[in-house]
Amino acid sequence: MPQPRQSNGWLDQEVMDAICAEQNRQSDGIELIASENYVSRGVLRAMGSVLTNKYAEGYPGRRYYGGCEHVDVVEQLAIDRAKQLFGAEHVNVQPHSGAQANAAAYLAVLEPGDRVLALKLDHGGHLTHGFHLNSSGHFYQFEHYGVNTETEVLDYEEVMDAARKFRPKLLVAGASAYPRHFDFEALRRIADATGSLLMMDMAHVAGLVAAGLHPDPVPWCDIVTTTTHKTLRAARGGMILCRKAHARAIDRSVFPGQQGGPLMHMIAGKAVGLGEALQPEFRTYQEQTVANAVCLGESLREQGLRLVSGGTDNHLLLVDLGSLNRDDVTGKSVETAMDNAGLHCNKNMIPFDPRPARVTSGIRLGSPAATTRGMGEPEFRRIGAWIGEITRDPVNQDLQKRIKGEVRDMVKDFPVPA
Ligand code: DSN
Repeated sequence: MPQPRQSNGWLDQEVMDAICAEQNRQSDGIELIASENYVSRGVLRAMGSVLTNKYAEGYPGRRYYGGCEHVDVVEQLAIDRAKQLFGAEHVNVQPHSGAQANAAAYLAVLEPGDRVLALKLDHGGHLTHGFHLNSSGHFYQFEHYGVNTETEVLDYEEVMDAARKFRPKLLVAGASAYPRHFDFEALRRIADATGSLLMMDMAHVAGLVAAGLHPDPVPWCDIVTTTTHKTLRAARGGMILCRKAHARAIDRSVFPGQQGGPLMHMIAGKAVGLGEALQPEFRTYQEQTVANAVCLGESLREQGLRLVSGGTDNHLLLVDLGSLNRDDVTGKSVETAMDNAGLHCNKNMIPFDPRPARVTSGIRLGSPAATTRGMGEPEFRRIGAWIGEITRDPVNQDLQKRIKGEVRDMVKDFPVPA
């Protein structure tokens, strides 16, 4: 296991101490937050490079500053690798985050007040898909579709009905907490029937898409946005893929529409991560990520826990704790108990959740980070058994302490890349 780096004079002592503590936290526990991952040493090195010193407003070959010849190479590498990986006609790698990517996509194709149809936040959607406190909900008129009441999976006839009623200018797909595949052929049919543009926010599943393990949105969508740091495992940030017809509008919306100078060190980290995603090992990693999520789901079901939609097709699971009918077993209480046991996850609303967002009836679990450490089905089966014990007795601190010790023993064989 890598030892935490020691504070060493030339770094700010207080900051370095916190970084070391965080490095230990990331090593000692098991990361089950579905949106997190561990980047490679190459990605880390690029992010911590002198590229942070450079202003480079504009795009490769068209900058508003001198001295951009080397950052041009870096940004072009990131663009070319993303195009190759996803088969996209045009790519913009400058968005600082997924939220910025989505805001730029909206700015490119919408006018204030335009109608947009997206997945409900409490059915797995995202804040940037029209939440009233997000700029998307402020500037545009959003309506939302949900999952089917019985199956908890999207019913595309229901989405079609919602689109026919609302006539959106933009139909948005994608989610933060949806364990099933999206059907882009069906979504395109709906967009065409209602004269809408189609956008997919593939932030969660970008790595699976790159590996061919999730249906590919690129041939079907006008615009595809993503983060680069979740299953894709590159530097933290955002990216937009689009058809040539939208290239100019997208580029202008990112800069100068949304942002000023690009974060060239982060773009370098994206380039490195995208290069890694082009290697054959990346597909093996993604296959194991999905296999581990499926295995965790089976293990949780054996523990008597109900999964939203009955299971998973991707890297994440939503556990319905409300089905246990106990006031002391909520998303909040289980998240805290699991944290105490060294198992890190987040509470999450489940579809039709009677509890508020600060409490919730669900937890969201993901396999990407622990899979990067090399964990496989035996480890995920054991994680499921631990979660079963915790959900049966979430206030038992002795149990949490015992599991924390067992987690520490297990992770010794699975070093965090750093
Ligand atoms: N908050 C991220 C997630 O956890 O899914 C998305 O923004």
